[in-house]
Amino acid sequence: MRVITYGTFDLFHDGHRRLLERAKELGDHLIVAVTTENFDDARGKLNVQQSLMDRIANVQDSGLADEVIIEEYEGQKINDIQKYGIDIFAIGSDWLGKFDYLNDYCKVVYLERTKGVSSTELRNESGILRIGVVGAGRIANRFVDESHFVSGVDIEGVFSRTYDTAREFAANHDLKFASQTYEGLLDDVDSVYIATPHHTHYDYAKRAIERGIHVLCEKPMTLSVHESEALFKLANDNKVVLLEAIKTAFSPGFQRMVAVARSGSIGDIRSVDATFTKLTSGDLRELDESQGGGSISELASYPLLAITKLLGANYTDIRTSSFRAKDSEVETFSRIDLTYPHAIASARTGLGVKAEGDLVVAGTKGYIYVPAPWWKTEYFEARFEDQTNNKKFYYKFDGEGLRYEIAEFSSLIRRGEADTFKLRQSESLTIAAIIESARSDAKIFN
Ligand code: C2G
Repeated sequence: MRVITYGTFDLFHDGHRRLLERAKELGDHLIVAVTTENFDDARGKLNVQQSLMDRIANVQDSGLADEVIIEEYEGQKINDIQKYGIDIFAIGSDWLGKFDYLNDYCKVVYLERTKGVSSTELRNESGILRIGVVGAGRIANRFVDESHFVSGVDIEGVFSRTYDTAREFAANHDLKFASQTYEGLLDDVDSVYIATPHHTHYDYAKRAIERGIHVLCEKPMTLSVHESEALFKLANDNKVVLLEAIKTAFSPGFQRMVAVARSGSIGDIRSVDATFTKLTSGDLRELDESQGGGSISELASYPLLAITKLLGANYTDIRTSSFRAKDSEVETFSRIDLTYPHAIASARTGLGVKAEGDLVVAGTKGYIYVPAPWWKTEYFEARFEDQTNNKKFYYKFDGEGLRYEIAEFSSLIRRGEADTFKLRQSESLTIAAIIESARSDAKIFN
């Protein structure tokens, strides 16, 4: 029986070793295919630390592979199976179902992935960042799925207000543990991702930071600038990373759009108009005032990110109009208008209202147009009076985009840095200040 398996095998750990051991047991000849940098880039795998040569050496040194080949392109698996006369394709259960199509060519076996890859000793020396998830809702589920595309991180545990929910979440995602208490989660991880309702972020973040645990916190990090300031101060004093998870900020296309706009190619920026609306998901929390619901708290982080990145913090005036239905506790459609010394900006958000979700940056020489959904920036155009000068820019935005924030968070920790130019602490604070005043000072219509 000839067996084949594929992987990056970066920072070779127990999970990799156990996978190879079990794959080898399935037959008598094991071929291990190691991904090239280009292929990892094409399939959206981020933060691979070691070179291809080193990763091949990892596999060879394990003594488990009878043959090592490289994986260079999409569709290669089918060719390999035929070329090498493969009987069994084996892969970890984090890919469950994804390779069923190979059943037409050989037997497909999903081997249970190893839960938790680091030692249980006090010091974590594996080089893998252990992440605990706080909250077990939709976004937390997507976060775990996306984390498989970031090398050097492992989601090890989960805590949720209801223990049964946490246990189910841990089982669904093959996590090492579900914790009955928040402190229990903090005991066994290096960092947490907070994905609970907004009004609970502050307390969870504070308790983690006080324990020296790095924090990636869903947006909006808090609903008051004072709370956000206090958290950043605490994080800096405790030398831990605190990053607000506004995924757009970390995606390659958005960063490039900001760079092009600020490079002067469209002249001086005079206005930024950004819209983010969505039809409600039926999640009652979004419309619950006591849980910080409303279109501004739910969605304004994105348009305000674009505005803050492009125009900075020195706005001189802010006016907000919000629609609140008679029977609603919260506003569900808003426009936040900002005045800057030489520019104006407008952010529109809507829950249960649908508008074109585009972004337009107007300048004295031309403008930038990012079509909907601009917050998942894959494409934008710089447009000019003379249309022959127009330029189109294409980027990748892989999966749900959460992998970009996970990659940045883990590389900040690795580099020992607190602040990233992709989303500075000061920019998070500006966004928090605008959200706070927009929510409190809005002129309501109904
Ligand atoms: N693995 C595991 N347990 C872990 C981590 C990884 O069993 N805790 C398994 C993965 O499921 C995979 C192998 O180890 O089968 C290699 O993992 P990676 O190096 O992360 O590579 P991956 O991105 O899973 O590549 O074509 C490439 C393949 O599709 C998968």
